[in-house]
Amino acid sequence: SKKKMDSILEKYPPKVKKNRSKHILLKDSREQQEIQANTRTVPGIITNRGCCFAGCKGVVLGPLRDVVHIVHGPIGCSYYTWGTRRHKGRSEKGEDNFLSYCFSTDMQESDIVFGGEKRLKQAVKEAYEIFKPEAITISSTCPVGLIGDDIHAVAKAAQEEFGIQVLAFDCEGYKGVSQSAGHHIANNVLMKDVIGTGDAETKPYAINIMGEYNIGGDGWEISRILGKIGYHIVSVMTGDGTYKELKSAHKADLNLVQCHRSINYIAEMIEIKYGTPWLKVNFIGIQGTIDSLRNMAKYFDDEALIKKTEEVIVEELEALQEALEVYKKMCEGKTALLFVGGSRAHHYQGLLKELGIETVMAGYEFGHRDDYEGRDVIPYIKMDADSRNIPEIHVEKDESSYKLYLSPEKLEELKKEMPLNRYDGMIKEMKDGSFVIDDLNHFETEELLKSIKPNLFCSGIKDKYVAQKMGIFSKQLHSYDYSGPYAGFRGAVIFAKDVSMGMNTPTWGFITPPWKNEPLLEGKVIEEVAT
Ligand code: CFM
Ligand code: HCA
Repeated sequence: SKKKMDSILEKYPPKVKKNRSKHILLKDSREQQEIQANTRTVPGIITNRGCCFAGCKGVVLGPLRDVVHIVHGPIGCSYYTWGTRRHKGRSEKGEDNFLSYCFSTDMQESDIVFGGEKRLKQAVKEAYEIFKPEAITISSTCPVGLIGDDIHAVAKAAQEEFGIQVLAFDCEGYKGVSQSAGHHIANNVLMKDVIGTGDAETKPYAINIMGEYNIGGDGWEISRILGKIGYHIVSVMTGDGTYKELKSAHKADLNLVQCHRSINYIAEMIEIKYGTPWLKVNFIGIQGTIDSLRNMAKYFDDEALIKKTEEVIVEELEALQEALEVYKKMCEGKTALLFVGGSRAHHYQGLLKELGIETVMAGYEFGHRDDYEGRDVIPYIKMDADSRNIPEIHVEKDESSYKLYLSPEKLEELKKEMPLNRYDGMIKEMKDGSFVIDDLNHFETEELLKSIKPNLFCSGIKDKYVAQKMGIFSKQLHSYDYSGPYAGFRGAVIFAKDVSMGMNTPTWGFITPPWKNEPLLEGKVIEEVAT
């Protein structure tokens, strides 16, 4: 397999080869392996990455449904992302839900020349008057930073005028090297201005679900299970979440972190400021869900809760056993390549394994070294100019709201048994000999598909059809190809059904992948002809 990779890298110019080699490794548990991540993509390479605006507005803020999210910029940034991420939301009677809308200042050339603040001011006013939302967010796109519109001044004035919070985000697309910068910018503002401003009543077993965006309804399946056991969900960050609930997030007794990449900043800052620890969970896969539930119950250390947890596990497993056996037979022995944003390439490996599918390559678009190697490496991550550009905020212990649910001794004890305030990353759980590739690009994708010929390629819209035209079934792990939920117990069965059908459909037999054909043309370039 090392040879496979070398032959792909050989095709690059020497400088690109040197760069890309650092983003690729072949898992070998005998070594302490390091991967390069969260650095600039080589210009000219077709990457799958998105932009800072996508990470801020699209990912973290967008799912808050009682907020009007105004995009300050030309219409495309709004229009082409309208509804595509599938973060579902539904509201109780009378509650707001603005998720189906798309708000933009629709900047024109004249705004670029003369400034867009007036237009933004007008947009905020209209949004307030028509919708009366709980809050408004303003997210900047590239041109706003270039022309220097002061979105903070507009937000401040509007906040005073209308009496609701208007939050401004400097998340111009070009900031940072990927979506990841946008997560951080969104986390900072939500922590600084929203979390801690509410005072909702909490019930026993109060938790926040962090880094869960309800794609295809995943969050609903997770809440169904947690509700059945008896947890009180104070807030969700941010799938089907509300600004209203987010304000009281500091009152929970435990934070669950599903997607570490996008929300670890808030998780860490809440711990410092309010004392609430976070537990790394994974509700993708049956065993992952069971382990997460057991760890939660153990944290709260309550007989009744532990008993109820076990009862629910038994009940849920019984309900899915029969269907799962059918799909397992259709999946057994297959192989998969996974390439997704910053957490799913890890989270889905357990579920695939349960179905008998081996992950032979996995990678993140924009994960950091800690998402690959575990949080222990954080102190050793080199800061570069791009990361230094993203503001870090400093939080301190809030004496009036700080509380410890468990004694420090008990917490230390539990840390030995479960991932509390800890994430060990993806690489550790992978098999020796499998590939780990950061910021995989389209050239490498095609070459790997040709040489590995997996049965399943889990990725996104940008490369799905490249794989399928080669006769390889591709499942989008971002949008779930309009299916889902895939989380929790019921989701595992839906996923199993979707990939079983996808891999086993006779369709693939009607497609002749390019490597089975003789080349249509053969020849070589001998000399450049001067014209
Ligand atoms: Fe977290 Fe996400 Fe992901 Fe992500 Fe994303 Fe997404 Fe993703 Mo697409 S927050 S890192 S920035 S789990 S939008 S819901 S699917 S790339 S792996
Ligand atoms: C984003 C959103 C995205 C894109 C998905 C894809 C999503 O990165 O801006 O490329 O298929 O999940 O919708 O990650």
